[in-house]
Amino acid sequence: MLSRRALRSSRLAAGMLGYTPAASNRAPIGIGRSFATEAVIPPMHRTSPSHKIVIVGGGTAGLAVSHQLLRSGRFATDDIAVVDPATWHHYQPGWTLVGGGLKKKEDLRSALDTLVDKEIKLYNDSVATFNPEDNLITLSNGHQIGYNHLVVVPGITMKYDQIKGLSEALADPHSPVSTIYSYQTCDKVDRTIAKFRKGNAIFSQPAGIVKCAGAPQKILWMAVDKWTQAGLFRPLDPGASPIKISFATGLPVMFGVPKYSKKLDKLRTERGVEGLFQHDLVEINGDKAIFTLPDGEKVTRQFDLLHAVPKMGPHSFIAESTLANEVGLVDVDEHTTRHKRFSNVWSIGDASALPTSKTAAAITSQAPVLVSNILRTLDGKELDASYDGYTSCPLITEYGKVMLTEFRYGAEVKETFGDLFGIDQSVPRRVFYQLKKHFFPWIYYKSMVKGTWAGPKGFIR
Ligand code: UQ1
Repeated sequence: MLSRRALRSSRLAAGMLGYTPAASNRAPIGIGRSFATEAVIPPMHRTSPSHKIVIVGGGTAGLAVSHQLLRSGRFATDDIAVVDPATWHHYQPGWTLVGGGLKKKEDLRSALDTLVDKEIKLYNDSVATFNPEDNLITLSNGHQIGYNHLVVVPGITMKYDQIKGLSEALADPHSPVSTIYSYQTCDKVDRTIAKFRKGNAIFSQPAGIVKCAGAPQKILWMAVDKWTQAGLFRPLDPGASPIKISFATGLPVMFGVPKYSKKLDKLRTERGVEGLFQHDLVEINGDKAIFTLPDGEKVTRQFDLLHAVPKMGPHSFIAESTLANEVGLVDVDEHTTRHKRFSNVWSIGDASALPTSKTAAAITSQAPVLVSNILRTLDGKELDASYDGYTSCPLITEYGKVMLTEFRYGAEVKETFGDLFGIDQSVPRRVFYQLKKHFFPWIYYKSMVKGTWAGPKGFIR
């Protein structure tokens, strides 16, 4: 990679030659070696474009934030830039529905460039490094981009190699190991559950960072329902059923919020599902799943079907940057979403250190706070928007019913419909299932990615 000084002097040299960025990058005949070296530098290096706002990530947070900013009417064409190497944008909350046989995965994705407004500049590349002291990022192609404000929202990534044997098992079309946590394998989940007739089924959930901490058990509950309907599993007599079902979680409880956890554990025992708590899956070896307990002891269980959830963590370009905290997440204030050390850097969503559950629903509350605080900063005003930790997990408990968990910092329950209509959202309901299956995916592409949806607060301008 070129140093900034080298870049500056190379631009100078290019200027002396009358070189323009659009010109060929092959050396003109007859110029000396140093110029030839100069001449093979890709033309993009010759200018460092700058934008008022650069947003790293075109996922749920990146699209919501970029379009909410654009809709403020305060930005001209290309004042806002989005950086993301992806071709596709996925509605990831829908992958659970694919695993349950309710949706086709192809229907849940859109080409990223079709979702980004034409007034926003899209860089279809990944970030190599951040230089927040110089208000610059460097892309993987060496291209540098300057900014006034930087929004860091690239999400987190699957760390498949942290469970030995997982990648190989997932990639093998004949293995009974699958996961709803990737586009490639979410439909394998449905096929694997549908053809299962007898044996031990294990559903795992890792200790540590995960997105949508409820999803590992949503797929469990759908499978329980399917096998019960098919007569292959009898909740009242699991010992005599052809299929035995275990939920093996790295956590000590079913869910992080006591009110919902209690209900879910009741469902688990009523439905004859074995609970293996504080069992963290670390290895898959043939038909053996190996778990680590908190004291380091290893437990091995035989399986005939395994729904495995990979370990997850920050992208290395975030974890290794000066923006990260000690666990690799972007070190922002939990209420303002502003970086703790760089006042023009902001973050929300999975990549951020906001101490809440990582969901798309959380973005509905986080994005308006971040946007309002950036706009206030541009006006030289004090920040006045504060994020309360709102997040939600529409937890499918069976086909046709969802427990709509909603909570904020401190695992404090904050129920939209409980507050509006006095109902208890820990009771699984059909209307919440309709929200999960139909309304949320629809409003997501119709409104949320366009910057006009604020979740429980409804539509925004
Ligand atoms: C939501 O707005 C949303 O986005 C479209 C979801 O899907 C990812 C959700 O799961 C939830 C819970 C919300 C929150 C909205 C309401 C009305 C509770």
